[in-house]
Amino acid sequence: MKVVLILGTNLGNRLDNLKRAEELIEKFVGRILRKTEIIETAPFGVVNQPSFLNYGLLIDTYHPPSELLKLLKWIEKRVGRYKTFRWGPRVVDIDIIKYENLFINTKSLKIPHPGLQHRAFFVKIYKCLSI
Ligand code: PH2
Ligand code: MG
Ligand code: MG
Repeated sequence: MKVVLILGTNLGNRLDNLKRAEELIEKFVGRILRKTEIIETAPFGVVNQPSFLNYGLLIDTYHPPSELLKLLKWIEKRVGRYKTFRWGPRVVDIDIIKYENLFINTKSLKIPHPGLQHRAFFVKIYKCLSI
């Protein structure tokens, strides 16, 4: 199944965080088919925090959406993510942007990611990977 992920980080060694997350995605989630460049982006939501590095991956996975979500949360933790607050700073964030042509709208998971409607750089990254 083809899935678009967007990763973000604004705490610690940001490049290292993305690299570790990508390694774990490759090992446990699925093959990486395509990557975008990594871009520096101004924080949205809570503007008074360090700027982010963001980039996108197109992957091929056999994990269904809810299982994929669990796996990605586990990877975020392994890379060192700890709880802050909504839209606050984070060691790593791995969001599911698109999952084949599925629409999901539950409390814990919304696909396509609602941020696609509001965040210019999400759209920019997503377009580079469009499935
Ligand atoms: N993620 C957030 C909050 N704000 N800002 C940028 N630039 N990039 C993000 O990935 C981001 C954010 C919460 O997920
Ligand atoms: Mg996010
Ligand atoms: Mg997230």
